Amino acid sequence: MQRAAIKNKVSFNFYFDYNMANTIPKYHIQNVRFLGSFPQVEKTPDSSLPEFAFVGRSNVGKSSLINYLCSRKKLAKTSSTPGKTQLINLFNVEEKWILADLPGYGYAKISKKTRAKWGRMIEQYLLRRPNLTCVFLLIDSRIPLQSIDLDMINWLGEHRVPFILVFTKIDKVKPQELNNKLVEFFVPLKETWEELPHSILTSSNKDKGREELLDFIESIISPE
Ligand SMILES: Nc1nc2c(ncn2[C@@H]2O[C@H](COP(=O)(O)OP(=O)(O)OP(=O)(O)O)[C@@H](O)[C@H]2O)c(=O)[nH]1
Ligand SMILES: [Mg+2]
Repeated sequence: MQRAAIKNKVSFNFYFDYNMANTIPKYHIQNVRFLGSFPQVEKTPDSSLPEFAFVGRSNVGKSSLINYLCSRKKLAKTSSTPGKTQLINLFNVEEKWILADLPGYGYAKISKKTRAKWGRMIEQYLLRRPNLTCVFLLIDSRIPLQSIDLDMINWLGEHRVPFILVFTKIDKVKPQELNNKLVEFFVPLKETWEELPHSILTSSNKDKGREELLDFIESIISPE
C-alpha cells in the first residue's frame, strides 16, 4: 500500500547543482537509533515508518554517506576495504524514518557463495520490505557506468521499486569532467528509460549534497 502511494512521489527529473555546500546546515539530526543488524529481510522488525535504503557496489561510499547525512562519525562502519557492510543495518532517524545500510554488490574478492548470499539478501530485502519507500542507488561518479549498475537500475525498474541515483565522491572529479562523465553515464539509460531517474550529486568528504538528499526525504515523508 505504502509503496504504491509513495511511488508517485518519486519524480524523475535530472538536474545538476554544483553549489550545494551551505555554511549553516538546514537540517540538524538529533536522534539516530540503531535498530540492529539483520541477516535477512524476514528478521527485520516491522515498522510503519518510511524506509530509505542505501544500495550500491562495494566501496561506493554507502556507509560514509549515511554518516555524513546523519552528521555522525561512526554510525555506519566504513572501510577502504570493500565488503565491510555484511548485513542489513537499520537506523531509526528522529522517529520519523528508517535508514537501511545494505551490503555492497559486485565485490569480486569474496567467494562466489558469499556473493550469491549477499545478492539474495539484497534482492529479497528490496522485494519484500513492506515499508521500503525509496532506494538510493549509489554510483561512483569517477567511473563510467558499470554493467552491474545498469543491471541493478533495470532490475529496480522492472520490479517497480522506486529509486533515485546518488552519485558519490564528486570531490574526486573536476566539475567539467564530472559533467562529461554524467552525460556519458546517461547515454545507455536513454535507450531504455523514457525519463531519466532523479539524480543527486554528493561528496561525504567535501560536504556536498546533504541538504538536497534530506530535502528529498522530507518531501516524501512530509509532503506539502
Ligand atoms: N574522496 C572521497 N572518498 C569517499 C567518499 N565517500 C566514501 N569515500 C571513501 O570510500 C571508501 C569506501 O567507503 P564506505 O562508505 O565504507 O563504502 P561502502 O559502500 O559502505 O562499502 P561496503 O560496505 O564495503 O559495501 C572509504 O575509504 C571512504 O573513505 C567521498 O565522498 N569522497
Ligand atoms: Mg558499507
